Amino acid sequence: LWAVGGGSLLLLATSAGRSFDGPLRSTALLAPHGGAEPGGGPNGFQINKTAAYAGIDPAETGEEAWRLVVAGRTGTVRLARADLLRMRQHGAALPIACVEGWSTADQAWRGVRLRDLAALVGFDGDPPDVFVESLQRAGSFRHGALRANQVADPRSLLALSVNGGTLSPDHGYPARIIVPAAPGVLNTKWVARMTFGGLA
Ligand SMILES: Nc1nc2c(c(=O)[nH]1)N[C@H]1C(S)=C(S)[C@@H](COP(=O)(O)O)O[C@H]1N2
Ligand SMILES: [Mo]
Repeated sequence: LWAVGGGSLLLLATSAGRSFDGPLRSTALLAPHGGAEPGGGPNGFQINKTAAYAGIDPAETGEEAWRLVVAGRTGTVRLARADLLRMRQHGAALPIACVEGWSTADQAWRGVRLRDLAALVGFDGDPPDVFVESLQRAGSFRHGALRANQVADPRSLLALSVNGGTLSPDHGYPARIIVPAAPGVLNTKWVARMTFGGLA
């Protein structure tokens, strides 16, 4: 009973921050961060959960520490961020549309096509579905599954930069998913592992 009471008090306290624009606004943990105005936040648009909130340690996202693990039909490859930047880069203008009730205008994303990553692990023609896992250890948004048609879409990227700058920590540095016509929750941030064909 005590735990339940504490939970609703916390909910009250966190949602109360939504209606204020002053310093109190930072207590609205569940509301979009980065400011009330549409252009607020790093890279020019709002944040849902910050890197700190998600428990992302900057030590595990550095050039030396971070590797993207890509698994598929022909095995597993490990790629540094520099390796990803050496692959062919593509752009896509796509919004973040969160089911919590906000969305951004189109943002200019740049990175590697999901279908090109599938090709690295043995799926050259028709890419399969993919299971994406984040560095984040807890919380239901730490992983997501994308269907084959979402992987095949040329606008579906593992983004490395946005709006002309390197992805900020709060928007998912070193790399995050961005796909068209999908709820924001599928745009996994701080990606650590991608398993192609694992859901078949
Ligand atoms: N690892 C991880 N990825 C995540 C989330 C999260 O909490 N953890 N939140 C998701 C949700 S609900 C949304 S709406 C978008 C928000 O992206 P943004 O913070 O860059 O605006 O990221 C998605 N990716
Ligand atoms: Mo969201």
